[in-house]
Amino acid sequence: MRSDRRAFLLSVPLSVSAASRLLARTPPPAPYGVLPSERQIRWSELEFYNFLHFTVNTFTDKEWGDGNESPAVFNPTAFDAAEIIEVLKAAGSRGVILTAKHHDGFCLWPTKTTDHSIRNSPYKNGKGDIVREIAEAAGRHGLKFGVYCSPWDRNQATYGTPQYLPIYREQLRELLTGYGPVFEVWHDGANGGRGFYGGANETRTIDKQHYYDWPNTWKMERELQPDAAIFSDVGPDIRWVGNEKGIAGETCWATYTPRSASGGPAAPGDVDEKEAPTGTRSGRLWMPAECDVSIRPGWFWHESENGKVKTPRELLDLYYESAGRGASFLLNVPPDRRGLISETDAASLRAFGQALRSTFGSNLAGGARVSASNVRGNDRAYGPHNLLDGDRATYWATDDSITTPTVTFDLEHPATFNLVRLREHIALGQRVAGFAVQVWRDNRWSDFGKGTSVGSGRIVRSQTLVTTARVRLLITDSPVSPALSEFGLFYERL
Ligand code: FUL
Ligand code: CA
Repeated sequence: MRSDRRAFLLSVPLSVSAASRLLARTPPPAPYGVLPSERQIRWSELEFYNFLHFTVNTFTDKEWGDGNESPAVFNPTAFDAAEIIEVLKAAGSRGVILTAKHHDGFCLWPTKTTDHSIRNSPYKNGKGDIVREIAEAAGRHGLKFGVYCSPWDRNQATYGTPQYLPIYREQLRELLTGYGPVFEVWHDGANGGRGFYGGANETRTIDKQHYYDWPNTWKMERELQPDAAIFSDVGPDIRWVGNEKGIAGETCWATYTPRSASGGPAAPGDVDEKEAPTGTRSGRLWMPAECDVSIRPGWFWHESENGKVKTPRELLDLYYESAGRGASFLLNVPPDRRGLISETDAASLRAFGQALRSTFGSNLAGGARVSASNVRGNDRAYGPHNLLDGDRATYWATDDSITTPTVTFDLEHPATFNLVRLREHIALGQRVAGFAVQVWRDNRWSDFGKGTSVGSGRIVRSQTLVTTARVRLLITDSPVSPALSEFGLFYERL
């Protein structure tokens, strides 16, 4: 049997990890709880990407446009998609989500659904298409492209009536069919209220549960872009973290059972946001959190906020509090009136990216000898060396009855670090509920740090630097045997 398998392996090109999975003699652990889809697993690996908030508001100095802005105000003088994307790439970003339409209803692409668009702006004499320019520049530089198309539309005369929904869906259809692959579709929860509405200038409220017929709107998006992760307060793929500070709960489960503020079924714009930072242990749905926050106080560029740009230190702290807690970090960077990222913002982003690369570029535990208190079926396919191969698909697992194992790393040389990063093999569910990291110093083990949820990535940070040649990881709380894919030690360099 084994030699047959070897012969098979020789005949087909396979990655080393795929080969080691094939060679496993022991069945893998049974999955625990609800599981991520392939699409959600891929999304979890992005960890950091950006928003671009850009529209008429950039020129009118507003955060929420009323919907009566003349398209003539949209006139960036030096818009350069390649330059914007280059800055984001330098920041370490893996994707960009553009406000193709914000609440004011102005469309940054030449939509057929309304005249309230770039076609009636001076930009490129009405021949421009900001969505296309950003999508193409992102593609050329290897960043993924996503869209924000606000359901609330303060320009549309039909907003609030059943006639608006086909218009909104058609806008989504244009965006999801005309611009190549989309990695994320972003639905904000702000809905209804005062607006221009084709001149009515009134307040319109909608039934948040039913007005947008979300199940069918999401179904259409799925059909058009099956790989796109769909975001809203209640997913279906990714949940809002419940605040606009960019901060996940210290404990942050990828599983979630959303409820409305009154305890009933939740909908976009009607969710109990207090529960969103933490999620729900063993919740009903796999719906990891996304942490959105702006590099400035507002989402759009305002001259008055030029002195309030977050520093590289602040960005790195937010990265730890989002991506370092199993969520994703969605950082907004608003282009200015030229259509470029302002110098202060760009400098901060570049320094942040440099810090990410030099901190996480190499795992100081990389060449360690590693031994575990238990290995599933004593089978090398589940050995703890899988924690150090940089591959999320390979993992260390224990026998079913072993839920609090330990793994020890003997480093080649003493290393100095202040960060430990863990990853679970989330394809088997979110299993671990508690862990501790200890370091060997002065002939005894002392605590480095501990945590609860792990999920796709958890960073534990110590206030002081530690130098040691021996580190151990203790799983302290898990309802089932753990399955961990990566372990890393890093020295923050900012
Ligand atoms: C919210 C909007 O109201 C803000 O203007 C911004 O776009 C933020 C990201 O989402 O729902
Ligand atoms: Ca691995």
